Amino acid sequence: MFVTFEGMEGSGKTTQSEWAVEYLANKGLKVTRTREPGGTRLGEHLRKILLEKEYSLTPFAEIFLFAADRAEHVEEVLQPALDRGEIVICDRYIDSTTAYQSGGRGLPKEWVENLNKLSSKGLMPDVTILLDCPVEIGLHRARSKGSPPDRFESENVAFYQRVRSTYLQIARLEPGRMHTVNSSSSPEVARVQIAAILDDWVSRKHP
Ligand code: T5A
Repeated sequence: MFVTFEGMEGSGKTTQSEWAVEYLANKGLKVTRTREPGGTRLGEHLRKILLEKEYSLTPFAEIFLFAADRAEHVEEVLQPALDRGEIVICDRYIDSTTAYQSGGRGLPKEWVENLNKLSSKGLMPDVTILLDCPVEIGLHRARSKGSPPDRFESENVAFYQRVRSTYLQIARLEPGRMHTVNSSSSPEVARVQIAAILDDWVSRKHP
């Protein structure tokens, strides 16, 4: 079972995906948690290049780096863990590329989707949990972390409105896979819904 968490900065992906690992492990299930960009040795290098402000990347250079990160991640981490029968929880995956590089940066959607298929070798999540909150709330949380804003966190509100509306569009187009959870209020409130989604999928995949 392949689960991805998606959403804008500060929507709570890290908080909730860490909790989900614990929730499923407490049921005796073997779970691997990973993330994009990152998740492999090469990926952690690419993550630095992608997030640090030192590099001002063109949208094309940026998307190819995310694609390289994903190609490595799918082959080295995601597919092997799934082949071992583990549940994989991944913080960001192909929907991030659609939301940020197509919605945010304005690269053609069809082009981005083709690159997603190539870089993922067609590996799709069974379930995606989209943590959704107003842009102002997400940015406020992300910018309150204390660390200096990275290349993406420095983008303006309009960029994030486009990212959010692209995510919501994917959720409308793929209701069987993507479940939208309101993450505006406390993490505990969102967890009730996340637990119900995970329980449903575990009963289908690991009866
Ligand atoms: N990217 C990535 C692309 O452009 N294309 C791609 O293909 C991919 C894969 C990655 C960046 O790369 C871009 C998108 C990103 O800009 P990242 O660091 O992995 O960056 O991801 P971020 O979204 O930047 O991570 P954040 O840590 O900012 O956001 P999270 O993980 O969503 O939020 P989290 O859990 O760390 O929470 C932030 C704070 O909010 C609190 C938490 O306690 C924490 O302090 N919080 C809540 N507070 C109140 N109520 C809730 N419900 C809360 N949930 C969390």
